[in-house]
Amino acid sequence: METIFTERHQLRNSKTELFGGELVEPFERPSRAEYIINRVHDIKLGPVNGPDDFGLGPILAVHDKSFIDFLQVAWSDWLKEGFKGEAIPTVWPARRTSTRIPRFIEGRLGYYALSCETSISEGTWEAAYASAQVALTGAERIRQGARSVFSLCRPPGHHAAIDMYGGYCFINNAAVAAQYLRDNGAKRIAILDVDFHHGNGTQDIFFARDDVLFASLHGDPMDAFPHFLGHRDEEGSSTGEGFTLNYPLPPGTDFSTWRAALAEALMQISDYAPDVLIVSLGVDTFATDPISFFKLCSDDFTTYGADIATLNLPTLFIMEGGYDIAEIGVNTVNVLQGFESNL
Ligand code: SP5
Ligand code: ZN
Repeated sequence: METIFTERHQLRNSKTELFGGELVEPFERPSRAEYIINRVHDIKLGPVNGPDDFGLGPILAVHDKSFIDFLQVAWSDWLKEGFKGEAIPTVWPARRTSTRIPRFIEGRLGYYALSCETSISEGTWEAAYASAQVALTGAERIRQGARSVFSLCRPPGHHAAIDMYGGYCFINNAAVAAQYLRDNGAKRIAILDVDFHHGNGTQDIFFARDDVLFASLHGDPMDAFPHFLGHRDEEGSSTGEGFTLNYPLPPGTDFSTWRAALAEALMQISDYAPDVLIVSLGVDTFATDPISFFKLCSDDFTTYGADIATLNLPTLFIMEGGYDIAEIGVNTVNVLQGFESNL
């Protein structure tokens, strides 16, 4: 399997994450991608190539223009105010407030943020842009007939909504890739999100559509981030009714329970008969992940990679979360090896 990767991910190197009332070193840090690419090389998964540049067009095909404009200037606008730390919102539109977009940077941060653990820092936009190009290059390879591709995206994307960033995500890489494939001949796309967290952003983008099926297995939002989306009864709206599938799972969920939910999702995807499968691949389902509560072991990643291969679809893997960094390379590449072993 080919891997698409660029060192430009290192431009996303925020120093702060608000966690438990303290500013800590972010869980989503550059070494994550380095561990993964090292493992790709170590086991000789296949060639590693840099991304091509598809420009802003495919990003604006799923995101709001004013939101993307904001991401491009947020850091410089913040610096202009003379603030000492990284850009963190302090105020939000909440219940019974105006939805007007403020002028001052603190107001704009709150308007476009869905959570505030994700500090905006120098280079954030550049890395997010490069990450989206990694996803697009993977999509283009699939369009050209590749059986499977691994887009080693960083920063991740599945929490980024039409006009919101947060959960370490800025541009929704999986959604950008799905839309690109739709715009280039594919009739139906399925997105399977196996990250521990609900893919609220991807759901937001495709909620009213029947041409992109979204299925997500995740920690129950009653107990887990992003808390305000991902319940089972969210099934899509208007023409999208029935094309969003949520499988929230409780704290302590082990592999047998998780795998049973995966089997259900795979059956729904198979019935949908998509042209392409996109996997939002987060390995924060791992038992020792520092911010999650599922109990998967390293071998389980191999097993479910093989399960996904039974769909027999062109498959684009897009990297999302995973924060037990010492094991992130093994766990991620186990999914890809499991998949390939079952072709
Ligand atoms: C892409 C991705 O995986 N994003 C995840 C963002 C999660 N950010 C909020 C984390 C809050 C964690 N609270 C955990 C309590 C642990 N005991
Ligand atoms: Zn996650």
